[in-house]
Amino acid sequence: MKLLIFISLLAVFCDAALRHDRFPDDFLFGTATASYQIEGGWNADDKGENIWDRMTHTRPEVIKDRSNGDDAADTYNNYKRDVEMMRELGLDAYRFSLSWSRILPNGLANKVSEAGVAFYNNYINEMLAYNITPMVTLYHWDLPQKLQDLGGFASPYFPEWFENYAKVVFTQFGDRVKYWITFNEPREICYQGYGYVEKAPILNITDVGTYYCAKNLVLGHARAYHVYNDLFKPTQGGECGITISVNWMGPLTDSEEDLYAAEIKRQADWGIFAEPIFSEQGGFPKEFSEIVAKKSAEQGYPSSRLPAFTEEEREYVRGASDFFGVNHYTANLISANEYKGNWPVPSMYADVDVGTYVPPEWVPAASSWLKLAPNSIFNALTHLHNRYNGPVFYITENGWSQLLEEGYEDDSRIAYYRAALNSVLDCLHAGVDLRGYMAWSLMDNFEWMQGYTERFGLYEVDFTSPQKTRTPRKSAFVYKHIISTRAIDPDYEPDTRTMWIDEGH
Ligand code: GBH
Repeated sequence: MKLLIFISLLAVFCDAALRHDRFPDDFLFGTATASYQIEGGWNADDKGENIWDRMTHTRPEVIKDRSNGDDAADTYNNYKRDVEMMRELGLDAYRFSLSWSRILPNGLANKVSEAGVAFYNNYINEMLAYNITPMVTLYHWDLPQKLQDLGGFASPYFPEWFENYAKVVFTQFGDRVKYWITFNEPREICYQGYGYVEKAPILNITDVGTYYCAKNLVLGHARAYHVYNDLFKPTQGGECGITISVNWMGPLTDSEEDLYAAEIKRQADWGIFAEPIFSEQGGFPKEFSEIVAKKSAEQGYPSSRLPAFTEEEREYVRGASDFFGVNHYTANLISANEYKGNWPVPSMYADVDVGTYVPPEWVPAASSWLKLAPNSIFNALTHLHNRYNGPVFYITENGWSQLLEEGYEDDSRIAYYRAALNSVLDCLHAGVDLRGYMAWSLMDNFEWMQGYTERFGLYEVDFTSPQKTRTPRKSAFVYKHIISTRAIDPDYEPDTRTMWIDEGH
């Protein structure tokens, strides 16, 4: 009898343990894209000019193949085909972004474009007709040029502009959209755009660009969150969060010095955005703030180059998010003394002053920065889970690039997705409250400074064809199989090159 009870208890426990070899039924599987990277229609109807229009038109040499997003995948005219692909994949959700200057041609909220709103209404309604949940990013890097001319994210008016834009968006689409992301990747907006030359508006203001932008971005996020919370959530009932790029930054060795170096690197890379919103005490990360304050004083600045929050601002921002969106791609190993780069002084990199190392055995993608780093999703998410007291997470991007010539048999992408999704299962098993996963990307798109030379799509896009023809790669079939079975079969080999739509989807 005792033995029987023991055996049945064992069965219950094993079942509990095994449960996470499958993804829960309500886990949201999706794909992600961004407006400038796919839409085209850069001057369709009354759309206003944005910073990517301006930069690619006036400085074409900064884009590797001198291309731009004028037409991109022409989703502006092909949105029905996009939704058909979502149905082919059997997606639960689709993450995409809104073009601010398509909705507000003047940047400011005095005039709402009917054509712009109609386009997004059509896109959203088409998804909903097939039970696909829209997850909408308000800002994925395409600021109205006029607001840039006024200082962009460095302007103290920025939080107000963003709040007004957010209000328009919630009013227009909030009856149907229940997942809102304010910003995509603050670090890339602020560091790459203001502190360096990797994203529009390529300001390269290395000393304070990143930091002024960071403070205003965080305040803008909080204003949009509070507006949603106070005026829309009570009737619309959705969630509002932010997406931060969190690649894993672990220590190169387990020396005290390297452990500390990795902590400072994490504080600078994502902590200046995550800490004010998700930490108990709020404000910018403590050690990194102290470093910048000290260096600023030594460099003769009258106050820290990283502006502090007032007590009131700190309280306003603290806790202002319903979930933590994570874009995750890869990892770096951090060293206190070795592998340092040649960065300008003063700059964020000089403030951090650590080296980064990537082991040669990590398989490389087509993008120079992207390697398959083992367990990196697990390392990143369990770290955030512990540090920020177990928030709700969504992985809002994760994916792999290839060169176009590599064709449809994208086995390295398949290997990457399988490894990443196994790491997702490990997170679920460890108790991380991770509720969804968006693969980057549904289809090939304009890869920013790399133009069309690096391809992230589950579907290939033929950018030379008038229809911007979309064709599934092998990875699309594999992802479809994972979504429908809620499990990863390492041996699954699709036996057809033809996509189909499952009954009931
Ligand atoms: C995401 O950014 C974007 O949200 C998306 O729009 C984009 O298409 C996608 O990923 C693929 O790139 O090691 O200093 O050279 C990814 C974020 C990409 C962050 C490249 C840092 C260069 C870092 N990053 N990047 S570096």
